[in-house]
Amino acid sequence: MRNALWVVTAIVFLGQTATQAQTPRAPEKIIIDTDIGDDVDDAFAVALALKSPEFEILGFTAPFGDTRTRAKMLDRMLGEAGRGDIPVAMGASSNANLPGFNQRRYAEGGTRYRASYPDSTDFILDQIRRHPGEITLVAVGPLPNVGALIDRDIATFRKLKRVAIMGGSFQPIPNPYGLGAPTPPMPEWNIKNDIKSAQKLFASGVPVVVMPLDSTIGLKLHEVARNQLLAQGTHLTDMLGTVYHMWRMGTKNITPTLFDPMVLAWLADPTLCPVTPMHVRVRDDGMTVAENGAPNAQVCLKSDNETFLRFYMGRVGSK
Ligand SMILES: [Ca+2]
Repeated sequence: MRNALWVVTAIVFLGQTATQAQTPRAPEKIIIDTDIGDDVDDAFAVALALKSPEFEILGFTAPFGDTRTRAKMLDRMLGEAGRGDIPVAMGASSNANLPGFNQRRYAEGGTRYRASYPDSTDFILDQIRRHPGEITLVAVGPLPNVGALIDRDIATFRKLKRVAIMGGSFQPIPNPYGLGAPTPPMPEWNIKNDIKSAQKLFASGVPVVVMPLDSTIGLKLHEVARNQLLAQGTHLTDMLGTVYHMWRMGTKNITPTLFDPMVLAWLADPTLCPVTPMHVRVRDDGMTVAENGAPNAQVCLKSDNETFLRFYMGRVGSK
């Protein structure tokens, strides 16, 4: 009898657990602002976003440099992945001839799936007005689009749920291969390419989530993982293989660092990069510093590459 009771209790318990496990979390509404086309990690971040059921992607926007070509690259990538329904918008070109757009042939080849690309500021403000308090703006490039939003309409900007960025550098960074001395903190690319906009973001009152160099520079897509990922033969992994080779030819690098995908990974599973509340200020030289004061940011200072790669491969490396 006791055994029978145990069995009944276990079935009820398991039934509840299964029901609870199946209760879906409402997808997070996100807009991804990406300087895709220079470093290759943006393409890997887009792929992760598309393979993550935690997100409802409202749109992609392109900041910094040759924004039209970045928008064309997003257009082709999304169309070929069967997501021609997701809007693509573009910010102002800041320097269309900026060197480093090594994935230009991908951006300019293939098929266009959208007739035009609306202005990023108009697009994002419109989305915030439709979904006040619900949208996470994911910014994984320099921040001129964020600065433009704040300049145009800070009251609407403050109705974002939060802004999650890859950017900044806080502590000495150990050599990822365990060789050589740690690298001192430095003005990081996304911050130093628009310092004023970064300062406006951290002073805006909107909660900011930060994945700085500290927790992202060690995210190496090493050869074993890279071969396994790029041999999957899906639309997305074929695209990643193509742009990886363009990046490799353009930069003479071999091993990508997956800085930007960690922002998406954290949003899907915050245990991948535990955050610390901090009051962050951006100095005029582009350094990000932690100061005394009420926290304005949640910052992840440490992550584990193998745990991250298992997560990434489980998403993008599957059919
Ligand atoms: Ca980027």
